Amino acid sequence: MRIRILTVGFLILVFGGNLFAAVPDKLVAPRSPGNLKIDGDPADWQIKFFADEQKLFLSKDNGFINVGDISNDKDFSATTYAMYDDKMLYILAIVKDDIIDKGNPPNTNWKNDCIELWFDGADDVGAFPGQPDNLQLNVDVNGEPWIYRDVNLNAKLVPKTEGAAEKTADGYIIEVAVPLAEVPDTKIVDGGQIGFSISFVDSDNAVWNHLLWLGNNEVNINEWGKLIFSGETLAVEPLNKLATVWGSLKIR
Ligand SMILES: [Ca+2]
Ligand SMILES: [Ca+2]
Ligand SMILES: [Ca+2]
Ligand SMILES: [Ca+2]
Repeated sequence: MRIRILTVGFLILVFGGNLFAAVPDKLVAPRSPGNLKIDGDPADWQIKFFADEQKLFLSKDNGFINVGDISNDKDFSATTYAMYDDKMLYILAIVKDDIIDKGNPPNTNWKNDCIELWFDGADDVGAFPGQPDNLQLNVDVNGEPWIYRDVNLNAKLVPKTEGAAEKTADGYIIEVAVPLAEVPDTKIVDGGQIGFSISFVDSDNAVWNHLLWLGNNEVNINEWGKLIFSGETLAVEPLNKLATVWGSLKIR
């Protein structure tokens, strides 16, 4: 009997870890095949080619709600993708949201539905706020990017950041390009990494709900994860290859 109990305990230990697995604390960004347009249209992302480790699905079930509540995945859930090239980090969020709040201006875009991106560019943690490479960027459902760096919010410090958004039948899409070369002490290196985190605001009729990828306090830099710059370029759309082959055949 004792052996059986021990066996069951062991199985719970082994498989329970999988059943209640924590969300991964790393997101892998493939190198962009190029020609990304920041327009809220995700077609240029070719998202079907992203591997599991290259996308982050967040919902009430695997994230942490530290303000308000989320009823179900139609109320709020999101899949986030990242890519990069020599200068820019690109982020795409495809979001389900039942009620869109977008009436606040850019300098208070945190009151709108938005994605919050947290950068530790030197990957050395440090104080947040405090170190110049540690910053928060919000991009809202109007496509407005706004950078916050310190307790005196509303400082727009990386002006070349581009944002765009489009409404969809069941939510919205946000597309962002961040010039990481302009974030102090931040280098994009194939196979390198930065400290990184993501949180989302789901504002529904001005009721503010907040979902975190990692940890339970979004400003606690010790709870952030990593963004890995994969040395591999995302697989190219086969149709493009066919078009190239067809083009070269026609030239002959
Ligand atoms: Ca696009
Ligand atoms: Ca909602
Ligand atoms: Ca830092
Ligand atoms: Ca909302």
